[in-house]
Amino acid sequence: MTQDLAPRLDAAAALTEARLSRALAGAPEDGERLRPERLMAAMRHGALAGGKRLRPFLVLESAALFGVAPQAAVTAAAAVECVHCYSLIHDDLPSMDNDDLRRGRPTVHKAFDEATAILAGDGLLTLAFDLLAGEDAHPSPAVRIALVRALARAAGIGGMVGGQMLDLAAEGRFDGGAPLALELGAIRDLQAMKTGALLVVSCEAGAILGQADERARAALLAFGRALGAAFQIADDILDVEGSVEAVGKGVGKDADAGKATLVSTLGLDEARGVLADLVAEAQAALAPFGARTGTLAAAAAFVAARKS
Ligand code: GRG
Repeated sequence: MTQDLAPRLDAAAALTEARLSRALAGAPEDGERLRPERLMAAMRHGALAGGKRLRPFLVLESAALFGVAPQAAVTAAAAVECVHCYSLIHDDLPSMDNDDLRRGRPTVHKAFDEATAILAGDGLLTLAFDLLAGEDAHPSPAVRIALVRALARAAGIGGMVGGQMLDLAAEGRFDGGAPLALELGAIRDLQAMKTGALLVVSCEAGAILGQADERARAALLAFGRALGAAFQIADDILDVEGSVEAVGKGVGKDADAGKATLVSTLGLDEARGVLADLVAEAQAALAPFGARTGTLAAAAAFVAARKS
């Protein structure tokens, strides 16, 4: 990791952790009657103390390009992380990926039970939009609405949820058949939706918070798309080459499920080449911001080289 990236990732993680802890406190907020203790414990298990906090980091760093202070961007960053954590909890469920380990700890349905894990995910998804609706997300209602719309579009039908649906279909889940031999374009669509969309919206949120002009927003979107694609290929490579200890979750699952990924389709060497091209593409997209983008450029390289 480049020298100045690690402390900035750590700082983003600490700030996000503090904001999430506050949002997941036991006392009810205005309009709530009470917060069931088991639900809160499961939500905290799924959302606190773990993870790279890459998405919040992207929100904070993108917002910083427009002079938005970390404290002013952290509520939006925490909202995106809530959606991410919900997706991991639900993805780990027996009916989805059926994983026992996440972030080096038991998954939420293992530490609690399946019904509680479903509700903890639902609670985190709902909390994300609660956070974005509040004034500490941004003083301008128009900016808050833009954040809500962008996150909903990234998380929902044509984004992460839709991508997960395509993924389950590709595994051959619904016809009782064999996994589908997807074309490269279909694999790219699936991955851009399932994992890319949330990374893209993390960068876009910074532009929305900073009330950026169209050119700057388009540049951040292009950066996010290339970074998102790189992230997924790196994940596919880790699934082939990583160890459970380093990755903090099960590995070898794609091959076991006969899943079509860029690695299974292109082979490891070519996939590595595509990964390097995507990192270069992400870094080139930052050109309009001049010299201020060192951390985001380093983040693109980090995503490609990560071991967990
Ligand atoms: C269940 C609606 C629904 C969606 C699930 C994102 C997703 C869709 C599933 C996650 C499955 C998975 C492991 C995908 C690979 C890429 C990915 C999102 C890895 C986890 O993200 P990191 O590495 O995790 O940023 P940390 O723990 O660091 O936050």
